[in-house]
Amino acid sequence: MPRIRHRAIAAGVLVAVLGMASRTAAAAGDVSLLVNGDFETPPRAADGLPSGWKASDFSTAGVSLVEGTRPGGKGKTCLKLQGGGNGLFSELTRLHPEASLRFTGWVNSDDPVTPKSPIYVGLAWYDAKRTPLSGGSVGGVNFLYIPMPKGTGWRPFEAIVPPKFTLGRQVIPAGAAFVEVRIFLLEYSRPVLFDDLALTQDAPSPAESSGPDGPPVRALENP
Ligand SMILES: [Ca+2]
Repeated sequence: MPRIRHRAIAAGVLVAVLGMASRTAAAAGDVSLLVNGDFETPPRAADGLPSGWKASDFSTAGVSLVEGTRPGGKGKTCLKLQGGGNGLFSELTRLHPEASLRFTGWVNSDDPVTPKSPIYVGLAWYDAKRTPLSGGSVGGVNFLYIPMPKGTGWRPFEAIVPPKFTLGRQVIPAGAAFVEVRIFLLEYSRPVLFDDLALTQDAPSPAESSGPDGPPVRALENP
């Protein structure tokens, strides 16, 4: 059983999340920091994995690129995971620790069992030396669980992780310089598709770096 399972499940953290994205993709002017989050780049010849992504301590036997895209998508390819214990991590992506990090994307599955989805999507944090950090002000593990919206078929998700001043909620940990997207399945045999994953950050503003109220948190869901 993967070590990360215990870490992931123990990460009972709160995260600002919108089940249905009001901004289903990076808005005009935003450029995703995540390499090949749309999975349109041909797979690497060496291992067949998507460019910009890497194997993890999960199996990649059930990882593939397949034809298709999310509704309204411009691409032709999306990521497919199938089988518990399969997963993929992104390469480390440099982030600005003083600005809220927005993680958006699309997921396609049948309705996962409740209350907790066996579809694990989350973020992990690393310092400037690419050493793993634990998960911010809440939780001691390096995995911020992003709940996937319930439902079937293609559906968007959006999570916003603020840099600070959100008492009792998950924030970008102090010292974070890189972030990694992690996607994996546990005890879930049916196919799950992902497309148009993006990490975006606005330029830090005075309100985000020093305001008493911090950045907006529009909804909360306890995973
Ligand atoms: Ca795509």
